[in-house]
Amino acid sequence: MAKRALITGITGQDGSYLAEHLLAEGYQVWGLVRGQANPRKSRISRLVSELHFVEGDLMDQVSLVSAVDFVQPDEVYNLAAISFVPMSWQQPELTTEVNGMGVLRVLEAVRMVCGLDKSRPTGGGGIRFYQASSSEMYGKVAETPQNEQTIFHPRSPYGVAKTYGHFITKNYRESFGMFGVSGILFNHESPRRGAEFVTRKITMAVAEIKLGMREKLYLGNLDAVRDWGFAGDYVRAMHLMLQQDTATDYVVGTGRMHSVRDAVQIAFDAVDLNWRDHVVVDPALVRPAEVETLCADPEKARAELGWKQSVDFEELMRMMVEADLRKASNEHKYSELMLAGSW
Ligand code: NAP
Ligand code: G4F
Repeated sequence: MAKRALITGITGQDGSYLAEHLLAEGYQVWGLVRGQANPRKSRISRLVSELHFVEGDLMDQVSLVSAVDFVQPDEVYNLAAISFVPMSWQQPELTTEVNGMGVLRVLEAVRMVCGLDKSRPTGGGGIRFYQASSSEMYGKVAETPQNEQTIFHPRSPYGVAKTYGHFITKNYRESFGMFGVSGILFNHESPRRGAEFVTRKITMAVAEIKLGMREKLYLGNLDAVRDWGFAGDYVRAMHLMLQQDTATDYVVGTGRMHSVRDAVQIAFDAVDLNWRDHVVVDPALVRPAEVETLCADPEKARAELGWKQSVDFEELMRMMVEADLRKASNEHKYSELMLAGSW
């Protein structure tokens, strides 16, 4: 019988790649979706006929118990979150509810459905659980590069809530013998990345500037440094973590550092434009507390999971620019045809 996976956050960037990966691995894939006639399935529209959906929300415990009970999954991937860091200063309570308490609610749903408790530890026999932890937890970094032992110093309500989600997952592993793992993933991007994140914001702007649709790109801190990889590579690591004999946490990243300025340079170079003619620094986009640098030490994931990335940063930025050029030029042609009255 095919293994069943339940993915929260299936409509997000990672959810869409993970769904594709698990389908290719022969899984029956279920996505938890929220809201009425969820309008945000565009990333997975190609897959809809192959996927199954169940309704639920990380804010609603009963809906999660019902979803897990209905699906009876072998593996649960908890990817749902408010994932845009600046939003966490605007809505800290909601962010804490979804990214912190939401993890507890999913763990409780798994525990209740499995009947996991101290008198009946099921260890690997229960539902395996993946938590989407984040390198944002390292925040004001204690050392470089960061590994599984590096202490956390989160710098945003997002990072603080993710740190709670990380430790409650570890606690359920230690308290109830649950197979719960956290992947501490560093930034990963793709043509499906939300438009608010810096790489996609840059590649969309580069495409539109190249096509003459706009002149300027407004950015915040150009000196911030991240370890950026390709999302399609990172979902393979999530899956591998749940196939191990023992539950433990892993750092996933490339081990390479680039600044926002580097990202800008690569993207503008890809279309033969000089970024200095177009990029404007807007102080309003600088964060109240910045994570200045992040860099992964992914040695444990490489050694124990056999994981490695297939796309480097330069290729990733060019892939995203090309995808946004195609998209913007189709939209541009469409609007020109509309204006010419020939559509
Ligand atoms: P994303 O594109 O923003 O997707 C977030 C998903 O969460 C969406 O499917 C969204 O559903 C869902 N969601 C939000 N609030 C929810 C709620 N109350 N109940 C149920 N679902 C809810 O994020 P991503 O980039 O794919 O990231 C996936 C996960 O990895 C997140 O937990 C993120 O914090 C974490 N992470 C990401 C990165 C990265 O670089 N991408 C790095 C480290 C960790 P709707 O479509 O209904 O809004
Ligand atoms: O692309 P970002 O918004 O990603 P950030 O804040 O690093 O968070 C992402 O990665 C985390 C893993 O470390 C995830 F947990 C999280 O869910 C999300 O996926 O910003 C990257 C950097 C920041 O230092 C920011 O200050 O880019 C800098 N930046 C400079 N100008 C900008 C801008 N970021 C955005 N979004 N927009 C700007 O105009």
